[in-house]
Amino acid sequence: MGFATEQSIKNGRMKLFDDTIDKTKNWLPQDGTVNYYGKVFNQKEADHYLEKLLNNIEWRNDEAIIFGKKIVTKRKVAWYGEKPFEYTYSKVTRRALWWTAELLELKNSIEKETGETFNSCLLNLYHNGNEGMAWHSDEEIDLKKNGAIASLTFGAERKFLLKHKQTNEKVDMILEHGSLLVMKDRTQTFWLHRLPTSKRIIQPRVNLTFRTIVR
Ligand SMILES: O=C(O)CCC(=O)C(=O)O
Ligand SMILES: [Mn+2]
Repeated sequence: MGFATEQSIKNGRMKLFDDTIDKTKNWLPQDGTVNYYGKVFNQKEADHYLEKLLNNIEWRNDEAIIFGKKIVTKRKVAWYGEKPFEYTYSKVTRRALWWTAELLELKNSIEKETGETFNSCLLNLYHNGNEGMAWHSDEEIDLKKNGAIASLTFGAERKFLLKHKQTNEKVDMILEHGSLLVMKDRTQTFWLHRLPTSKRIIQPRVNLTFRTIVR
């Protein structure tokens, strides 16, 4: 069950959250695969990682070039990996920092859980519900084509939406504190995703998307 330690199960502290979640369910009706693993960390572990990530990551404001203009987002970002990979999106190139201890731990955990491998991670810090992410897909040239993207959430629970590029069909999900979502196969080619804003949310959320860079 998730990454619950034997000790935490023995102590009975840990509710086996994900018994009801079918990790093999494909949330997309066609043209890709999205699996939701639910909470793969218990409350204590998830709180621990949220705190570590808020404090130990080199958060920076994100820059993007949109309609030829440079903008700086309120949301913060960071980019880590096993090599100083360069990764370009929204026309800005970033160079990866070397993994931190927590990121390596998290990478190992999700590799075990999903059977996939990853060599880099893009992190987003949304200070509250006023910050979100617009419709996009993660299909930059630097990313492995149809590679799996594993998304971990710590902090505020937020809605996550997917929309088919041709049919406009929508799928909406809730990403919980300590949860794991995997997007793979043709998902990025056929679907957009976004994180809508919500005025009611006042807590921060950290999202990690583990990816595979091929260049
Ligand atoms: O915050 C999220 O859940 C989504 C982040 C995302 O889509 C991205 O970083 O490309
Ligand atoms: Mn994305």
